[in-house]
Amino acid sequence: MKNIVLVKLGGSVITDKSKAYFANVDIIKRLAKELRISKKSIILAHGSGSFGHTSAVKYGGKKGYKSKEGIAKVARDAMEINRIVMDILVKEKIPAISFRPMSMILAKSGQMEENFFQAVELAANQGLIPVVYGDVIWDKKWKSTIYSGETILNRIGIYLKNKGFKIDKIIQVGETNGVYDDKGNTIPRITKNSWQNLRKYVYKPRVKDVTGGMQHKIEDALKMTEIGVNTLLINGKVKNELLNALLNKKVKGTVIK
Ligand code: IP8
Repeated sequence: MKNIVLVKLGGSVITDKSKAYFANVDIIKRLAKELRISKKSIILAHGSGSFGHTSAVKYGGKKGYKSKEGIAKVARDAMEINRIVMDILVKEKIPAISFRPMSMILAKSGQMEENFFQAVELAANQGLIPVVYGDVIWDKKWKSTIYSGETILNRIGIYLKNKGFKIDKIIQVGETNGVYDDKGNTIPRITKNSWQNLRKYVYKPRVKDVTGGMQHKIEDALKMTEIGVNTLLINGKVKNELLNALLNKKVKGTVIK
């Protein structure tokens, strides 16, 4: 049985969400180093931040698209931030292989109907680090939809668990010390029951986020607890938080269990 950790590098960390099409290259480089030093078997996902979200707000894609040229631009920009991340990972000597979600998943009314995750499984079994990212997905009803990096990562997690992989945990790397309450303190743990009360503290997505922001992340993570996989939300802007989370050391964050 192969042990793996699922890691998502959030768009808010790897890009500057206030500047269109701006990647935080130095942060990506540091996070890549922390991934390498940990020596863990990882499936990596990353968000689109000010790349895909800027374009998706303009051209659509969540429930179909406004123009053919527009959706081509969204798909291209989602790929652009992936190319930047891949260049850094490969330079860091991480055996990272990019899988384009658009070519691996088919949806209907926003729900995944078909996938080709077998390719990811084969790469993971060979000791490679598969990388996926938030992307435009073809949708049989809406023409297209948009899946966030964590949604794709969690679906791959379910698939791999059914294939006998042991998923140690999911780590979501954002720009805060986990989830904050109304006083700005980290909520150490969220469960299905406590979420009903805590939901009101969690900010609604900003206009420039087409996939639903923190609430969406938590609700997706709660679904993963049903198959026994917990999610840890940590701050990627703090040096070594990702490394410590990978090595099961103490971090400042929120666990969803
Ligand atoms: O940043 C969104 O992915 P996310 C993907 O992981 C696009 O939510 C194309 C906007």
